[in-house]
Amino acid sequence: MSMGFDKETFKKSVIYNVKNVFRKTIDEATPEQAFQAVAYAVKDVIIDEWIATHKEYEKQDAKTLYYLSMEFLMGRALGNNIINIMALPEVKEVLDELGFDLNAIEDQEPDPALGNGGLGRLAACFLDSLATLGYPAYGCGIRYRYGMFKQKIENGYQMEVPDDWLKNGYPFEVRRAEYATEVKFGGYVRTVWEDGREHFVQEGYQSVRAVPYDMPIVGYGNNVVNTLRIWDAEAINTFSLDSFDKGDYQKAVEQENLAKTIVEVLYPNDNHYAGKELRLKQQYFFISASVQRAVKKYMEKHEDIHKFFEKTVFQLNDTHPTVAVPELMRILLDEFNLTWDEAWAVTTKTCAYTNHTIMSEALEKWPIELFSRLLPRIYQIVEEINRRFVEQIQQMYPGNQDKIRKMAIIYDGQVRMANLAIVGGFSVNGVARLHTEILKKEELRDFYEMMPQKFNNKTNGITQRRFLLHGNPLLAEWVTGKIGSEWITNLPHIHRLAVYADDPKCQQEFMDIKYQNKVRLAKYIKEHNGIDVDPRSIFDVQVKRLHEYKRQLMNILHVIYLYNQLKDNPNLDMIPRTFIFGAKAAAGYKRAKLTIKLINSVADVINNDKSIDGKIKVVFIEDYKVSNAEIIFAAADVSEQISTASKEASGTGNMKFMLNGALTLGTMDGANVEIVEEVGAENAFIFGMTSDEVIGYENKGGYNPMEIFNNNYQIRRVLMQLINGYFAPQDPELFRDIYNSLLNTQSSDRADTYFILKDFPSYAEAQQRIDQAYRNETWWAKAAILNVACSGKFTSDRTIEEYVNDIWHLEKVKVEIEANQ
Ligand code: F55
Repeated sequence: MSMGFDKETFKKSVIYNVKNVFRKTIDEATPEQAFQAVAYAVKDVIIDEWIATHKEYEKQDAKTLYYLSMEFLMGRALGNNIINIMALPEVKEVLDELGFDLNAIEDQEPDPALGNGGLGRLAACFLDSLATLGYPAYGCGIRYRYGMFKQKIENGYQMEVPDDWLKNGYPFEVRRAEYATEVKFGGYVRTVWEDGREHFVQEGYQSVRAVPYDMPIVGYGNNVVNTLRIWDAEAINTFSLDSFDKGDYQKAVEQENLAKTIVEVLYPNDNHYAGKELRLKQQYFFISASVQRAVKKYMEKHEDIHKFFEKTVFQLNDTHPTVAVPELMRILLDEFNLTWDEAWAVTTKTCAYTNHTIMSEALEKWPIELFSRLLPRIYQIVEEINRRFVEQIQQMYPGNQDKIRKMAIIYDGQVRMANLAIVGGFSVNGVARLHTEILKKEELRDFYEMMPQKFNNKTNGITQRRFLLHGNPLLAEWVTGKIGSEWITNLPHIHRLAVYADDPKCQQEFMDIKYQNKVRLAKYIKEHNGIDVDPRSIFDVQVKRLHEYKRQLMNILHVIYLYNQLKDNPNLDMIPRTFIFGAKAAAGYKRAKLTIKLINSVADVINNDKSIDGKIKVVFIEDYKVSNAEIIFAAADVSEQISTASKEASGTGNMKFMLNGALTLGTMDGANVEIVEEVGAENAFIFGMTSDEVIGYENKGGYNPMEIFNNNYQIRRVLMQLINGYFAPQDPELFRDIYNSLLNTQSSDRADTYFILKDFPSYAEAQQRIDQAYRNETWWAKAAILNVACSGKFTSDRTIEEYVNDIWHLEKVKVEIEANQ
C-alpha cells in the first residue's frame, strides 16, 4: 500500500468532496458526481508526493527532460492513478462501503484524447515509464479545448462529434497562472545598432498569453509524481501593446480571436501533413511557452546559460516541435546576447529528434511566405542556420548541387522541418530497428552519410501498468500468482511464465481467462453495437487509425473472400471467426471513410445472412479510444498487423496484443520484426512481401495488379462485388473509388499503391494457417502463453532506459515520503 494512503481519511475525503462541491450527501450523488469526488480525493493523496518530487529535483539540481509533443493520448487517469499509488484494494473497499462500483465510476471519466494515435499514445506511455523509473521529466503540450473527435457510426458512415472533454471540468489538472508567459506572432523585425552590434526587435506583433495547466504523472509505487504541462491560450489585452498600437481596438479583438482559435482543436490527421497556418501557430505557441519556461527555470538556479544543455534536454516528438531549435536560438541570441556560435553550440547539444514515419505525405514543409509572415524573427534565424549548413555541405561535397537539393533546410520556397530537426540537434532516432535502417539507407541517407554519429534506434515500447495490470486484471492476477509481481516494474521477468506454457492446467487457466475477457468484450459489443458475438469464436482484431498503408481494406476483402467460400460451400469446415475492426479516419480522408462504410456494409450483409450459421461475424467498434482499447486487447486471439512492409515505422498496438496473449498475423514490418524475433516465427503468422521487395517494386514504378485480377478468379470475384451492388444494392457505384484504387493508376498514385492484391494470396494462406492452428487448443494456448512470456522487450521502461543511456543522460531520483503526512 502507498505510504501516504489512509483508508479512513480517503473515505472522509470522498464524502466531504461530494458535500462541498455538489452540496449533496453521498447517497444522493450521481455516478458522475461520485467520479469527481473520488478523483479529487485521489488527487489529494497524490499532491503531497507531487510537491515532494519537485522539491527533490530542485535539491538535487537534476538534469531535466522536456518531452515536447503536440500530442499526449493519455486515456483515463483515475484507475491508473489508483493503481500507481498502490491503493487499489483499499479504494475498492471504500467505494464498496459507500455503495459504489469502481468500474462504473471509472467509466464516468472522459478519455483525455489529446492525440491521434501511436505517436500520441507513445508519449503517454513514456511519461508513465519516466515517472516509474524516477527520472526528472516534463511532458509539454497543448491543452486542446477539443481533443480527438468522438466517432459515431450512422448508416455505416463515420460522423465526427466534438470531444468536449472539459465540459464538467477535469479534476486532475491544476492551473498554474504564475507561470504564464507571452508568445508573439507576426509583425516585423527592426534592427537596431547598440553596444557595437546588431539587435533584433520584433514590432507590430500580435500576442497571446500562454497559461500552463499541470497534470500529475504518477510513478508506480515510488512516490514520484512528474508533470504533464499543457498550455492554454488566453487573450492579452491589458499589457504588451506597444505605444504604436495603444488603444487599437481592432487589434485587441484580433488578439482575443487568436487566443480562442489557437488551442481550439487537435488536428485529426495522422501520418498526413495538411499545411494549415493555424497548425504552425499551435506549434510555435506551445514551443515558445515551453522553451521560455525551461530557460527561466534554469536561470533560477544557474548563472551560466552556456551550460544550459548540462541540465536540460529537449526531445522533439516528430518534427511538429522543431521550431524549438530556432526559438532556443532566438532566446540565446536576442535575450542573452550570445554569439551565433555560442548559441548554436548550446542549442545543438540540447535538442534531439525522433522520426516516426517514412511516408512522404507526412513530411512537414512550410511555405516561406507563411512561415516568415507568422514568425519573422524565427525565419531570419532559420535562414542563417540554412546558410551556414549549405556552406558546410559545399565544403564537404564541393560542386555537388544534388546534396544541397536534398539536404538544404530552405529549398523550393519551403522550410523543411525534418532537415531543420536533424541539423539542429545531436540525435536522430527511428522507432524500430527496421525503420531506423530504412531511414539510414533510404529516406535520410545523405544525412546519415554526412553525420552518422547522430543516428540511433529506439524501438518503441508500451506500459504494462496500463495495458496489462489495469486493462486485463484477470490475466495480471494470474501472472502474479505464477511468478510474483516483479513484472510490473521489470517486464522481462515475465519470461518466467515460459515454463508454464506446456503445462495443461496452466493452459486451461489461461484459456479460461481469455474466454472471460472475450465475454466482457462481447458484452461491450452487444451494448454498443447491438450485435451478438460468440465468445467461443476466434476474435480476430484490427484496431488502429484507418490508413491505406495499414491495409484494413485487405482485411475486409479477405472477409468477403471467406464469405464467398462459405456461400459456395455451406458445410465448409472452419472455426467460427469474429472479425473486429476499430478505427478513426481523418475527417478529410475520403477513401479511409469509404473503407469504414465498406466494412459496415459487409458486416450488414454477413451478420444478417442466416445461411452461414454465424460462422463469420463482422463488428466495427464505434469510437476506438484508449479506454475501450484496454478491453479489446485483453480479448483478442489474433492481432492483425498487416501494413505494407516498410510503411509502419513501428506500431505499438502489436505489442499490446502480444502482452495480452494474442498471436500476431503480420508482415515483416516495423516492430513486428522484433516481436517475431522474441517469440519465434513458429508462434506467429507471418506473410507477405519483405520491405526490400516492396522498395524494389517502388523503385521500378510499381507492379501490375491487372495480372493478378485476370489470373485469380477468387480475387476478381471479390473486386467485382465492390462494383456490382453486392454490398450496396441502392448505390452500386458506391465503392467504385476503392475498386479503382486497386486496379487503375490514379492521378498521382500507382495502381494498388499498397500492394494489397500482391500480398493477398499470402495473407489468405496465413489466415488458413490460423484456422488450422486454432483447432489444436493445446498448441494455441502454448503459443499464446509464450507470446505473453516473450513480451518483456516491449515495455516502454526499456525504451526509456535506452533513451536515458544514449541520449538524455538523466539521473534517477528517489523520493521518500513519511507515512500519513
Ligand atoms: C500525427 C500528425 C502528423 Cl502531422 C503526422 C503524424 C501523426 C501521427 O499520429 N503519427 C503517428 O502516430 N505515427 C506512428 O507513431 C508510432 C509511435 O512511434 C509508430 O508506432 C507508428 O508506426 C507510426 O505510424
